[in-house]
Amino acid sequence: MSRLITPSQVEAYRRDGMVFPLDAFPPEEAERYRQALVRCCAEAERPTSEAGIRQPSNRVKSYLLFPWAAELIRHPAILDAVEAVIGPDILTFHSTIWWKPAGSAGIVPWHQDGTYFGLAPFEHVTAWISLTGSDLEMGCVEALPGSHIAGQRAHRDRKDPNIMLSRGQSVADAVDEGQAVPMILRPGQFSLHHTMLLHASRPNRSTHDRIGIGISYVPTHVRHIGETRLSATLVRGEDRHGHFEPEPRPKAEGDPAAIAAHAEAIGRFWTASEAIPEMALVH
Ligand SMILES: O=C(O)CCC(=O)C(=O)O
Repeated sequence: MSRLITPSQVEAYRRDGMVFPLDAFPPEEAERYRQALVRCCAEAERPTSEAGIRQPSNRVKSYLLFPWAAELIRHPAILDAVEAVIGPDILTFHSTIWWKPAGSAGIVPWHQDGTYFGLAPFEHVTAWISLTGSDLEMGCVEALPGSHIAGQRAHRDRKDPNIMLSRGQSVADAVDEGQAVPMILRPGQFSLHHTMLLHASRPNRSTHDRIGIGISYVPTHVRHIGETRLSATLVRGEDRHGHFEPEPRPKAEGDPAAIAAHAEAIGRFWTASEAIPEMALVH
């Protein structure tokens, strides 16, 4: 299995804002990660407390809680591809487990990741790693090639229980879905997409769960424009900028220090994302 991203794939990323499929690891290793994820993160999420306060979810920034996830964000094949598009000094800014159960009506509307992250400049790349395989029937991620070039579009928040995004963010203008490309992946493969790329996903009509992890990587010179100081994890190279608070690596599952660090990091993340206006208003 080749672990190298080729110059023409890097060129495709610059032109299309996306590149896939890339090989991270063999299906057996994907299955090992899948089992660990199911063991650790199967409990239904409780996104808000009775007082309306969001609870720490172990499906977000899981790499602060679980050694297997800490290993996954540092996987050399993934980092080699990320380095080829954003350079050698790399922070993991965020991660999200995208678990769409068999037959689930869950959808992700058309959106750009960078809309409420408050990161500048727009150099963040997401690696979406498939642990179960992901195809059209399973509601794979679909994207509009080249849509990153026009920059930030206006978004609005949509309230719909089937929407898997925290604020239901969706692009305000109509999207030409006829141009959409499904990012079909086998277990152990991944895609890269640019933070301004328009992408979405439909319900899972298959009889299998679709599980992937989206890992957000930024070069160390990217900063957060809001008032809250956010945290991130240096996964390769050197951080000469110090724009983010360094995050600790979990020593073991259930490590109390890791649980506290995770709660602290995502508390800051939610505070910041609620305070950030849509980036279209900032740039
Ligand atoms: O997994 C999905 O269906 C959506 C993923 C996504 O929006 C992302 O990784 O940015």
